[in-house]
Parts: sequence; structure tokens; C-alpha cells
Amino acid sequence: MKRYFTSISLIGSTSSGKSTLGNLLAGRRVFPSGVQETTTSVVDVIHQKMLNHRSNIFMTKLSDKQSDGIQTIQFESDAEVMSNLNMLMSLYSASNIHLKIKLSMNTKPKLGKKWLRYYFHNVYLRRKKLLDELEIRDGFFIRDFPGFQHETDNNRLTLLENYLDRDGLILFVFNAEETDDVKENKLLGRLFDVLHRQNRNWQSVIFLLNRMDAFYRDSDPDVNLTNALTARKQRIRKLIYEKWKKRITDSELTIIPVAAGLALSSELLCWQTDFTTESECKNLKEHVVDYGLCLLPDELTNTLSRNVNKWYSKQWLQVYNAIYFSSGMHTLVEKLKFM
Ligand SMILES: Nc1nc2c(ncn2[C@@H]2O[C@H](COP(=O)(O)OP(=O)(O)OP(=O)(O)O)[C@@H](O)[C@H]2O)c(=O)[nH]1
Ligand SMILES: [Mg+2]
Repeated sequence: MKRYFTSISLIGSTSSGKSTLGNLLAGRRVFPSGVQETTTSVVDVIHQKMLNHRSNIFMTKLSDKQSDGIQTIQFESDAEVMSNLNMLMSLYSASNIHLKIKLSMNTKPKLGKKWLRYYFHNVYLRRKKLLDELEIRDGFFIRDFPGFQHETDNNRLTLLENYLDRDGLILFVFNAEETDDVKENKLLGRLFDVLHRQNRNWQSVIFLLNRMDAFYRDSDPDVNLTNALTARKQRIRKLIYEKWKKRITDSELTIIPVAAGLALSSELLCWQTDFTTESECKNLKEHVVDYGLCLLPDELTNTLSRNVNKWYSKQWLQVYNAIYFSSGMHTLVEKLKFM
């Protein structure tokens, strides 16, 4: 039977790429992301069909449990939302505020005819499929949790108890470059505690190993995808046994390798950026290839200027496809189909 979820929650340690993944799923760049600890409040992006791509965005700020302190601000662009979220998180005692943004997810980008074909076949279509699988309706939200940074960070763990949506799907985001398994285990253990208390089992969690592009970069033979997956699977299985007394086999447990940063940049390349000259595009393409398809959103923004729609080549689209399909996002879509 098909299951419907009211939300997707993003949980994981600091810098594992939760916010990047959130942006990718929402199809908007609103969740602040960055190299250092970035998300310090619980941030919801709430789907409202009627608010189209360019329309105003409403942001609601609540002080913890007190809903009469609501403040609504309107914004004209995603960039404005993002910078204001950053500002609010640094201004207030961040873990005590809950930020909510209403916007329409999954909106169509503005593209010329040629690009349309590609966007339908790739990122847009897949994201749409994913959100369709979840039966996205008005009110559906993506909830971005602050990352877990220190083992002793009990406030962050408490957030899980207060904010984990009972009817939501959970994406637990491992960082391929993270070596501190004590921290990961503690967070995962607490998540399982909360699920157990909510009378749910571990199957509402989808495990992702983000930043898998690290494995392309690293020449150390001990640092490889198979080892990273095996180690994490063992830890998950042990925790599931402790919590639910259930032994599960490797085949029952999937960790999907993804590269959210790559997928997001490929998407931005397709529909949010402009080039002025062909040589700039050529530079960009070389940049992507040189860096092993490792162009991240921020770097991308700095690299580019205007007018991407004018430039069109098969070669470029191959690069684009390579980024997208190496990102693992299509596997996530497939997995959701069987839930
Ligand atoms: N190499 C690589 N970097 C990525 C990938 N996904 C995200 N990043 C980068 O990792 C950094 C952290 O990403 P965020 O999305 O802010 O991570 P987060 O988990 O939300 O972090 P906190 O909010 O601080 O807990 C950013 O610089 C991203 O651009 C990826 O797939 N590969
Ligand atoms: Mg974040």
C-alpha cells in the first residue's frame, strides 16, 4: 500500500549536507548552507501551490512553543530569504526559534525551449516524481534540523524529541567525509529512541551517504565507498537490534550514496545561471571536468556571470547528465517508489 507523508525531515551531523539536500528537494535555494556550522534553528519550507516561482515568500518566526509571537516578513527572492534566515539565526538564540517559509516547491524554472527538454528529462522530472510519490499537498514541508556537532550537544538532541514529525519521512544524512563515528552513533541512537517512543520503527528512515564525490577525489585505498557503507550498515544494524530487538540483514538495509552538492549545482547550471560569452561557458565546463565534477553551488555562483540560455552544446549536457546521475538522486526516487 502506498504511504503518504506529511513532511521530510533532514537529520545528520554538521556539514553532512542536509540543507543542500533540502534545497535540491524543494527546487529552491532557500535553506542556508555553508562550510561551517550553518543551520542553528529548525527551519521548515512549507509547500503552498499558489505561490509561484517569483512570488513573495512569507517567513514566520516563532519563539519556541509560543505561537502568538509570529512575525511575517515578505520577500521577493530566494536569495533574500536565505540571507534573512542567516541573519535571524545569528540574531536570536537560534535553537529557540522555529523558522518557517511558505513557498511553492517544485516550480518550473524559466527556460528557453531547448533547455526545457533537458530539464524535463532530468532533474526537474525526477524531483517532481519524488514529490509526487510523497503526494505533496499544500502544507507538506521539508524540515531542516541543525546539525549535530558535539557529542555533548544535548540541546540539539532535544530538538529531535520536540520537532520530529510523527507522520514524516526522515532522511538521515551521513557524511562520507566524516570519521567521527561516536558522534554519528549518538545522533542515530537518539533518533531511534524518539522513533521507538513514537511507536514507529526504523523504516521511516532513509539513509543517505552524502558527499560521495569524496571517493572520487581520495586516492587512499582504505577510503572507499564499499568500506564506508559496510561500516555504517553494521552500526545501524547494531542500533536497530538494541532498540527493537530485531535482526536485520544487509539486504534489508540500504544506504543510498548521494552527492547533493553536485546535483544542486547541475540543476543550477541548467536553470538559474546566465553566461555572457561562450568562452565563459567553456571555462566552466573545463572547471567541472578538472575538479572531478565537484563544482559546488557557492563556487558555481562565483564562477559564473550571465546568459546560460544562449549557449547550448551536446558536450555540456553530457557533463550535466554525468553530474546528475553520479549524484544518486535518481536512486532516492526509485527507493521511495517501493515504500
Ligand atoms: N563535496 C561535496 N560537498 C557538498 C555536497 N553536498 C553539500 N556539500 C557542501 O558541504 C557544505 C555543508 O553543506 P550544508 O548543506 O550546509 O550542510 P548541513 O548538513 O546543512 O550543515 P549544518 O547546517 O551546519 O548542520 C557546503 O559547503 C556544501 O556546499 C556534496 O555532495 N559534495
Ligand atoms: Mg544546514
